[in-house]
Amino acid sequence: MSALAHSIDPSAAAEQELTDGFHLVIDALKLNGIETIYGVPGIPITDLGRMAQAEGIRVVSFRHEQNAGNAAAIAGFLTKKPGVCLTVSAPGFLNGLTALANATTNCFPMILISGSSEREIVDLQQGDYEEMDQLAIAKPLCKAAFRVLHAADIGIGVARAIRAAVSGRPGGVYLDLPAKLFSQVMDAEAGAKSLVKVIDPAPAQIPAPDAVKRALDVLKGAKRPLIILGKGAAYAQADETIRAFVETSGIPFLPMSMAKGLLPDTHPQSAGAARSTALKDSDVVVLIGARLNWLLSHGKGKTWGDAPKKFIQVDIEPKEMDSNVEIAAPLVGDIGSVVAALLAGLDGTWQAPPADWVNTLNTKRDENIAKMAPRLMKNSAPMDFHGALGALRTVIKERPDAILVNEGANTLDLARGIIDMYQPRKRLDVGTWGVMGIGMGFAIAAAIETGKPVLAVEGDSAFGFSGMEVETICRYNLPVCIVIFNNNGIYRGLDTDPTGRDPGTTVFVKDSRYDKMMEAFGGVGVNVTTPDELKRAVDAAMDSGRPTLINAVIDPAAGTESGRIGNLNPQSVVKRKS
Ligand code: ADP
Ligand code: TZD
Ligand code: MG
Repeated sequence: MSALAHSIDPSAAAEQELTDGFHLVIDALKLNGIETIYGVPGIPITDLGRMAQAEGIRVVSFRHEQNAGNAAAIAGFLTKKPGVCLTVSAPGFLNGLTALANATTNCFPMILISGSSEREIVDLQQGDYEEMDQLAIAKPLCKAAFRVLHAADIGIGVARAIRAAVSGRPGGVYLDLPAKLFSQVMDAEAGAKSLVKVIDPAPAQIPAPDAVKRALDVLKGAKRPLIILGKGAAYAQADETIRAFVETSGIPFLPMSMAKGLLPDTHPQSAGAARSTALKDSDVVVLIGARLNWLLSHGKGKTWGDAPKKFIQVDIEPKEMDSNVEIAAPLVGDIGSVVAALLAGLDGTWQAPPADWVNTLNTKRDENIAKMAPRLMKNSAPMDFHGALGALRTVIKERPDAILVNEGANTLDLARGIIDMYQPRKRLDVGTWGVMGIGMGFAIAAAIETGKPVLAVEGDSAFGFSGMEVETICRYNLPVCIVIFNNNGIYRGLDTDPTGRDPGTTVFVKDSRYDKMMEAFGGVGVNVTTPDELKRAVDAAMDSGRPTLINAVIDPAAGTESGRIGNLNPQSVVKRKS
């Protein structure tokens, strides 16, 4: 029925089926397979959340938008579909923006949908409720930003957001939906027709044959080759192809933090425990979904040694090539396609890497593992990081399908090295920025998206950035076990104020009992002082699936400044007498 009929015959209006902005947004998301929304309700999107829930979308309400945003971002990483975060205008939007920027930095596909105030008032700066030019603010912090003004454009707006988030290098997308849009009415049939199901949202990108040949030629000339797997490789979900390439080539591999488990850390070709030697002495390095950023010392300097080095880089983003050093063989394409092409190129002429290189790395690795072993068995009270992590290492060994979330400084750096991972996409952490505050958002989304038990290993400081979400974990009754490494502060718990007036800047209330926070919301709280107690408590939590928070008492003197990256702290050269 046309809109004209409406004006001609008033009784026909009752027959005309109508839809509105609310329903079109929900229908557009559902049409594109979005099953979950993470957010915080309020004007103007409260009803959008309610209606989405009524229509069968899972709507997970958080206590703070940053945590909802982090949940959406990691949902994107885990599923290759954009995670959706829904917020209110100005302050809610800004709270979500950190997560959107972090998702973009980490190449996680995410869409931040924020309600916004009336354009006419915002643009004249007349002081609307929560007035802010959100689109302009979001633009430099994400991959793409769109605003929808007409209900008839919702389908296109959502489609563009989805395609922008997942195609090419994945990232964060902002979608601005002004309050007025939601109650705009249109004919239901026309509305349904206006929706767009995104076809092939992240198309395969096949590498050029001569680029593949160039890379294979470089690789075949290698005497000390190394493969570095990054979180792009984990994201790509090309697990079998990657494994086949690594194993067929026989080349030692090194996983970046979130690529751990793509091949098990206990794999005979893993050079994880011989990292320094592998980086320094390799001559040809194949980067698969890993950037030569600060986490790899920009591909130069002491870390990489003096010997000339050739890089082969596999990445979907052409601009990544030569970002820090010359890339001898750029391979632009999606990891699944590129690695399959490389694998196909390892024909009869391929020779396994020289035995002396492989042996050197294996010897170094075994030495380092043996050196570490006794420290991981120490059953002292208070615990040090190694003793506590030794217990958690066994937990993950026994439960390899559990998801490990990890943040902190010492708690992060030492857990990364000590806890072996066995399956892809099971280790989720602070990523490219080293950002604190991802913990509870990641844990919640990991539990919801995968249905697997989650173990969140958190520094006491790190936990504080998202700690209020323990209520959310209890409310949704999620199988999340949080272990707080409580060393009374940031890095260590011993800082003092030289003037004697206040606490030192890095210390917290001594001997806090974070476990009581969980009890406040009906979850299980446990205080542990030895690795044995810690192991028992985690096992009980994982067996029961009940929300649990374990306060693990760690020696406040055990940590080091900034964990493993203390060298990044600027040093003052001035010593004041005062
Ligand atoms: P890490 O921190 O683990 O080293 P980075 O986040 O630095 O990993 O790098 C991930 C890289 O993976 C990014 O450069 C990104 O463009 C790339 N990437 C992500 N998904 C794909 C994909 N499907 N195919 C190819 N490259 C990808
Ligand atoms: N704020 C944000 C958003 N991200 C950060 N990385 C920091 C501040 C600085 N920072 C670190 O880099 S680690 C860390 C902070 C505050 C906390 C370290 O303390 P912790 O871990 O208790 O979490 P350990 O085990 O005591 O070292
Ligand atoms: Mg701490």
